Amino acid sequence: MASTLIEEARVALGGIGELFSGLVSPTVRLGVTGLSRSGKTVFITALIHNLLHGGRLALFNAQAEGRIVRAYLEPQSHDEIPRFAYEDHVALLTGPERAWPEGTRRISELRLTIDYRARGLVARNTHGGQLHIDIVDYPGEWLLDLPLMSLSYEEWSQATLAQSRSGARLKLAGAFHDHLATLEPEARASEAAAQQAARVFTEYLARCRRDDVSLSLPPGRFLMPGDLEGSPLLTFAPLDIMPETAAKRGSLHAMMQRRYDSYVAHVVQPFFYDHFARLDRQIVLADLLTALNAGPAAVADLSAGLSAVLACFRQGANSWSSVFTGRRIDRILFAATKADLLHHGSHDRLEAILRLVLERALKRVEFAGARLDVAAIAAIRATREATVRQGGDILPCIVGTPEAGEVVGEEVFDGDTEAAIFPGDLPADPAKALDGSMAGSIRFVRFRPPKLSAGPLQSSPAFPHIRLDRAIEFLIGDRFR
Ligand SMILES: Nc1nc2c(ncn2[C@@H]2O[C@H](COP(=O)(O)OP(=O)(O)OP(=O)(O)O)[C@@H](O)[C@H]2O)c(=O)[nH]1
Ligand SMILES: [Mg+2]
Repeated sequence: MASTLIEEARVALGGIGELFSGLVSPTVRLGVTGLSRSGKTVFITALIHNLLHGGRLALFNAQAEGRIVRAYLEPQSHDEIPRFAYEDHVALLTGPERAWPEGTRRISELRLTIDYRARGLVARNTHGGQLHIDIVDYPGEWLLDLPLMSLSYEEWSQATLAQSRSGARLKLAGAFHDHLATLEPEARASEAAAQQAARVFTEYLARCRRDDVSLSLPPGRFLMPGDLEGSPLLTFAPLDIMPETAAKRGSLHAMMQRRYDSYVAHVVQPFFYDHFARLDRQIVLADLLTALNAGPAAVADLSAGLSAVLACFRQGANSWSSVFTGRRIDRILFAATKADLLHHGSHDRLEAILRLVLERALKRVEFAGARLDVAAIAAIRATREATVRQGGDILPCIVGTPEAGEVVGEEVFDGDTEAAIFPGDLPADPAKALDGSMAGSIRFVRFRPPKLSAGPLQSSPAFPHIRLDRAIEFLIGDRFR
């Protein structure tokens, strides 16, 4: 596709510009990747907050060695993209509301700059280094669009219809299927028909999304239009056609196909080439606990979603991004988020389950030359641990403030009362987590963000976390030599 080449040229030019700015101060473009609700916005906020406030990051060597001189926010490198609302998120998390940030509706960007002393020069205090870290936040919904880059309209139609005819989506697709049956792909194109089809299809997508479980489907902008609200780019829908069907000129099929192609060319490709093709390091966040809580179908869905997305990042000798920019992702951390919903005794098991999910999801994806790691993390730790004696048993519990409306047994929480909750144990054999045999053995509630308190060595408090420091060390630690 011609537009693909233009996009790639854009990446190349961006790369050259960055090369020059790289002479001034090195930059790391950190990709925070994850499906919707996986914890991207919270992770970015916590990462910045801990670096700005000198949080306890024992495993981040440069900080532990006292070599971080100063961390501060700077104007980002792209003027056309809104700034990440860091201060608003912190205000919400730490203010009287003590609430999590809302789901992200548009793209935003932020640059964090860290001044540091090179290793071995601490005493003399002469040589100073500087590192820029550029981070982009976006609605996770949009990530599911990336696989569309390699699907034709007909292939996408068929895949979307197949998904709507099986599993949990089937019962949400009634009205969509009824309307689909009335559409004649060969009929003359009409704007009214296209609009109505798009409306009915979008309602189906919304029903899939409203369910707690991740049943989300592309196109991501149909529900999260960002600045495309009301744009004709969003008026298409799948039709019941075979992949090899040629579109008749002037038909509804031809119209839908053209709009789908425009969506891919004007929305999906720029999103990918502007924000993903130039990453240096990547953390992939997965909310495995919510999926485990919902059952094996949700875990399979998560795995399929990750697999399709990661295939778009495939690294290797023939990767476009490496050919054009000389850059490629050389470290990827896969993180199971919200590990604070489990007692630490289960963290190894959570990591083992993530490894198994990835083993399956990554089967067809090769990340040549990239270092991979897996960790169970909590960007913001909302709970403490405690042991509770119940009868003859000692239960490893977590203590926090459940969100208003959360239910455990008979108790409905009011959002102010603290509680010790036994979330259950993850199985020692990770395969058991995926085959449905642990149904009902774990249950999670959502907790409010923690109250902050400063540690003995800090002037102002940073968010407590689980292994955020290990994540930082793996992702950028080597850049502070
Ligand atoms: N307990 C706990 N909950 C978390 C943590 N991180 C995220 N959450 C919960 O997960 C929800 C989603 O987190 P976000 O960071 O908004 O997720 P996101 O990936 O940015 O989601 P989208 O913007 O919709 O793509 C939050 O509202 C919290 O309820 C964590 O470290 N601990
Ligand atoms: Mg977000």
